[in-house]
Amino acid sequence: MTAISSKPLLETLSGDRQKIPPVWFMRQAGRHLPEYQLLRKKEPDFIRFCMTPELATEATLQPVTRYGVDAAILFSDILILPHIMGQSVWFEANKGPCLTPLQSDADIEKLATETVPGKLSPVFSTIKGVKKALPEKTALIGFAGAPWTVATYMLEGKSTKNFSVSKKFGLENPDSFQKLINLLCNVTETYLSAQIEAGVDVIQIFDSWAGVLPDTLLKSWVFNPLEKIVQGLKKKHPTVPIILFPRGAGIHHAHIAQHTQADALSIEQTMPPEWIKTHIQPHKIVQGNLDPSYLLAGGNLLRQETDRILSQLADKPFIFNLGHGIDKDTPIAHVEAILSQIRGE
Ligand code: 1CP
Repeated sequence: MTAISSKPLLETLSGDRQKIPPVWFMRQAGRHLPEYQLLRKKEPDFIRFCMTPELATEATLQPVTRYGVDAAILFSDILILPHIMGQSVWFEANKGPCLTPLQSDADIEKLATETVPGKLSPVFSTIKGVKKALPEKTALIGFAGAPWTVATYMLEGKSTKNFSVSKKFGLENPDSFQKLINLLCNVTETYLSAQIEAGVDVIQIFDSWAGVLPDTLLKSWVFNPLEKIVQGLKKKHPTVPIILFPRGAGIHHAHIAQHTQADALSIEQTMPPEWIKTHIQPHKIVQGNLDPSYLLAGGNLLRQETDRILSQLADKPFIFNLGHGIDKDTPIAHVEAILSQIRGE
């Protein structure tokens, strides 16, 4: 097949298998990089850091400069949207995100929906700055959180382990919950569309907490909202590839693969590569799915596990990535080792 782009990630997403699969890592920018820790000292307020184009541009470029990965992912956060919609969002060191939780229909009614894209102009400046500086072969990924995942933070007010507040709210107040999900679908679609207009090459939508839902809720709380956004984006920007990451969807990835208009599925580490090969690769491009712990541990086990994934999945168009974000304590040398292995150096 003829290459339609000089970017291996885009070639793969168009269905053109690359001899060396493109590789990038979720959470590649940020915590595990010493140069990020240094840069972060310039602006201790995380939201302000994300909304300062010079800093966000540099953080986006750091893993590309250090590792030569095939994609940069915009440095921002999924919680920028609730912030822009008027909810109080702040980040406390060693505690993670904090939000004033939405508790009622009235709280949802108060959210601003007309602020996108105006208030997000620093994000679009970052995208333009990154595009100017990226090597020709490197793709730029724009992103947002999926409605369900973003709603969990908006309703819980923090990271949680059992999601009981958000699940209870959704079950007890189906109309208000649906109003919130619909609102997030609209705002997210507008935001992602504006990211594409500013220059990103690919979109990834993170549904990091899809896996905490029973299958009875997965369709209405995860799949339908994701698909609404995908279809809206495809109508406006049919050539821009979309990667979905409904993390923890497990066997339900097969249903999503058969019914979504997105181009690729990013799959968590709990799914065996043999299963992915049979159930997903006939329908969609796959991205994944090394357990980040192997990258943390390094050595022979990392090498063997990487080989196992490549041998099952890389004979089809495939994007090498982790099953979730890179651990903050991951040694740089382990990342360098896996990249050499994938590149056959
Ligand atoms: O102190 C710091 O430097 C803040 C740490 C940090 C960073 C570097 C947070 C706080 N967010 C980010 C950047 C970020 N977040 C990026 C760009 C960097 C990159 O990926 O290379 C992206 C794509 C995200 C997306 C994000 N934020 C997700 C979805 C992906 C995933 O990891 O599941 C989620 C769930 C968040 C929420 C969030 N932001 C930050 C924290 C500590 C959390 C909570 C995570 C949790 O609840 O477990």
